[in-house]
Order: sequence, then structure tokens, then C-alpha cells
Amino acid sequence: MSIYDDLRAKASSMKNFNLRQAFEQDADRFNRFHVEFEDFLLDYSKNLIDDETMSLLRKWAEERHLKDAIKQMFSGEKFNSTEGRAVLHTALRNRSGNPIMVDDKDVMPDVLGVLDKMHNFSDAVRSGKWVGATGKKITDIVNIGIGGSDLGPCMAANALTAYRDRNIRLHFVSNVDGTDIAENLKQCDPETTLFIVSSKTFTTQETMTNANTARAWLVDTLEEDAVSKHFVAVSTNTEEVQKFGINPDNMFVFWNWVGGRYSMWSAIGLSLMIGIGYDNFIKMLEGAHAMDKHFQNADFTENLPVILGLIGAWYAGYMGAESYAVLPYDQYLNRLPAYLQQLDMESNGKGVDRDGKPVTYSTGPILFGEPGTNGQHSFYQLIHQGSHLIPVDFIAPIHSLNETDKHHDILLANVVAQGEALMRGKNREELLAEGVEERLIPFKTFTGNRPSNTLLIDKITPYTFGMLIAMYEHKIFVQGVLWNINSFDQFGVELGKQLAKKVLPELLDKKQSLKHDNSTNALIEKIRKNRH
Ligand code: G6Q
Repeated sequence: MSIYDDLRAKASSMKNFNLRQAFEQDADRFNRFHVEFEDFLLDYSKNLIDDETMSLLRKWAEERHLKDAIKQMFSGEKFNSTEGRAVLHTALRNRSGNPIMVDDKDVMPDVLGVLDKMHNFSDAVRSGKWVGATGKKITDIVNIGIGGSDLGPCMAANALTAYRDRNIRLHFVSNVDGTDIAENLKQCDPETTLFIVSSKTFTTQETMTNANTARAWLVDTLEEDAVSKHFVAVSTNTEEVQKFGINPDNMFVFWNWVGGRYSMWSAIGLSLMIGIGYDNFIKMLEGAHAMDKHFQNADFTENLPVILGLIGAWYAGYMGAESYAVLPYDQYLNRLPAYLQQLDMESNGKGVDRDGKPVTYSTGPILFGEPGTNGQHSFYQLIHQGSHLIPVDFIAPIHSLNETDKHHDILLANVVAQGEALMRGKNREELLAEGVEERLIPFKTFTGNRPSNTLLIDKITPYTFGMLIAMYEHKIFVQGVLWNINSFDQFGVELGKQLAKKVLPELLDKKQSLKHDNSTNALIEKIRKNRH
């Protein structure tokens, strides 16, 4: 019997597993299924698991050589096999002083050099030493980027709002829909606005279109040579940055071993560093580094990313779950689900294994979420009573950064109650005892047995926030290894980059003959007839 047979057999033997009973029969269940690490407490006891499930899942991880895979990633081996690249976002937050080698070269001097350059620049902008072309202090930073060059810093800037300098406003423009840049520019004054064009390739259509619009807006009011005072670039592509007219002195580099969606720790975080300051940015890196060490060294029985990865893979592969919800009970984390959508779904939304063979099992789940308690008043209905199994991660800080009267106790009461309700449900006897009419019993019944993890964080700080994001990065890594897929390429995303380039000239030129299917042809014809 293979481990997969064992896991399948275990899943079918757990068909009648009941969480409510499991808790009633086992006073020690929480003790056995929770982990504390620094300011984190992960309660994973409200999952459809028992000791044997966990030990089989750990055996699966061993058979997939997860320990070796972790070593390979951290040591700079070309873990991204399709693109022949190392996967070293962990080097960006390596605070150990140890070298990290890629192709026989220590990357740490370059990493620390860019951090220094970001430090000087962000200090200069924050203090007013760096001024615009007319000598005025910068008040608005506009990060222009998309996908990995937007979601990370945008989400982090939101999450760490409490630590930000309120005299500098941060804007994130990503969509090629002109509304995005237009509405942001309406809030800005060219004399006091600094644009950070963030693009690994510096060829992304959306970003370059927005950057050119921003440049035209600036030059319309100020002179052409104002560009050097109002535009900086974050990229791996010096040539394209120069072509755009940005002085390489005002360029912050990163490297092809940093994947887009793993790049918020790099110079892609420049807007964030300007917002929260260098010291807070370093604290965020330190938190991520602490999680990196935990991931590398903690036993699998106590390893947060490993436990989360195993449980998620159990639901996806053996319990029939197709989706998964991340529900932060913290308004500052309101962009976390959107960020994790990319991190998880772009990394593990793969249909072939590392050898290019179609997979015969489920890989990454569909991820969604909203902050609690807002989500409770909308889609939680489906999680409680719908026909799908949707495992949930609740995330909540014990201390609020805005302790206002009873708000935070109410918030925490909600998150705890939701986990309990999903687990226990509500049965006929309980409803009858409440005096519910017989005809309404089926509608008011909650089957329960619906799983959740609860992550309590003492408080959201740059450090704990760094830990949190690194934890999810590594969870996704664990699942990629279990499923034998490459979590670090994204050919599906690249398709989009190519397709529109073909259609655009056809939209603009009525004379071009169309050779698509008749639906696509008709849509193009309708648009060009009405627009041009
Ligand atoms: C991330 C993806 C993708 C990428 C964007 C932006 O992992 O590759 O989201 O970050 O397409 O790419 P550029 O940074 O090259 O503009």
C-alpha cells in the first residue's frame, strides 16, 4: 500500500468522524492540536483530523522529501525548474549574516546594498531632503505596477497603516483601466508627487501604459527634465528603465531569483518603506526571517507552515474540498485575501507535475475571503449551511491597534463564536429546546463538522506581519512539494500578457480582417464600430 492508498483509506474511514463528538470525548484535543510560536498561536484542533491523519500526512511529507526540498530552496538551488531559476525571496530577509550562494556567487552583498540604497532614498523622501523639481517636499507616492509588483506593497501598506507617516500619502495604480490612474492623479499635485514604476520586466503593458500617462501628466505642468526628480524605477531590466528616461542612479534593482508574487521584501517594497520607514521595514524582514528559521528547523509536528500545508492538502486531495477561505478579523488586513489569492492560486494553480505530466489529483484550491465581521453578513451563509466543504483560516490579533471601547472584544467574540459554530453546528434537539417550530427545523439546522484553523496573533506589528506573510509563503511551498508541481512559474499569467497585444491593433484598425472564432470576431466588430 502506498501512502496515497493509506490516506484514501483514512479519508474513507473518517466519513463518520464528528468534530463535536471528538471534542466531547477528548479533553486534550486542543492541547494536542495547537502550536505556539513567538506571538502566534495556531489552533488546528477544529479540523477533520485525528492523530493518525496527522501522522499519515507527515509520512506523505517525508516520502515527498519535504526536508530536502526546504534545504534546496533556502540554499539557492534552481528550484524553479521550468525557468531554471533559484527561488530565494528568503535571501531578501536573511538577517543571519550568512552568505547565500547562487551560481557560486554570494548574493547577500547585493541584497544588502539595495537595502542601503532604499534606506537612503526613503529617509531622504520622508525627511524632505529629496524634493521635487520645484523644490517642494514630496507628499504623494504613486506606485505603478501590477500583480506581484503591486499586490504585496499595497496589501502591506494597508496592513501597516498604523505605522505609516501620515504626511505622505501612498497610492497604488495597477489597472490599465484609465480610471485607476485618472482618479489617483486627481488627488495629486505634480510638484509634490513621486512615481515609483515597479516592474520586474519593465515591459508589462498595463504598467508601461500607466507610467507613460503619469509622465505625460507631469511633463504637462513641469518641464521634461522634472522627470528625474519625480520618477524612480524598481526593476531587473536596466536597459528598459533607461529607455523610459529614468536615470539608473534612481533605479532600485532586484534579481530573477525573486518571483513577482514573492517580491514585496525586495525593492518592490520601496513605496512601503517610504510609508513605514526603514526601521519598520527591517522589523518586517526580521519577522519573516524568524518564520524562515522556524520553517527550516522546527519539527514537522510543530512547524506552522508544514501543519497548515498538510491540512490544506488533506482537504484538497482527500476530503473533496475545492475552495478555502481566509478570514482576517482585522480591518488592516483587508487586502490579505486578495494578496493570498495571487500567492496561492498563481503558485499552485497547476495542472501538470514537475515532469510535465498531467496531474491526476487536485492541486491548489480556490481561495477567497473578506475581513470579519463583514463576511459574516454575506457569504458565511454558504460556509455554514451550503453544500460545499470550505475549510477556513480565521486570523485575529488579540490586541487591537485601535482599542476603542468594546469594539475589539466584540470582534474577538465573533471570531471565536464562528469557529465554534462551524464545528458544533446546531441540531434538532437544540432547536426544539429553543422552541423552534417543527416546519422550520430543517432550515435552522446546522450540520456543523465544518473545519477551521484559528491563528491568534498577539498584535499586528511589522514583525508579526512579516511572520504571517512568510508563513503563508511556506505553506504554499509545502503544498507544491506534496503535489510535485512547480509553484514558481506562471505561464497562465503570461498568456494574458501576449493575447491582448494581438487584438489591440485589430480593435484600432477597421480594415484588418479578423480570423478569430465568430464570437470573438463579433465582439471586436461591435467595439470598433462603436468606438472608432
Ligand atoms: C507574479 C507574476 C505577475 C507579475 C506581474 C507584473 O508572480 O509573475 O503577477 O508580477 O505580471 O510583472 P512585472 O513586474 O514584470 O511588471
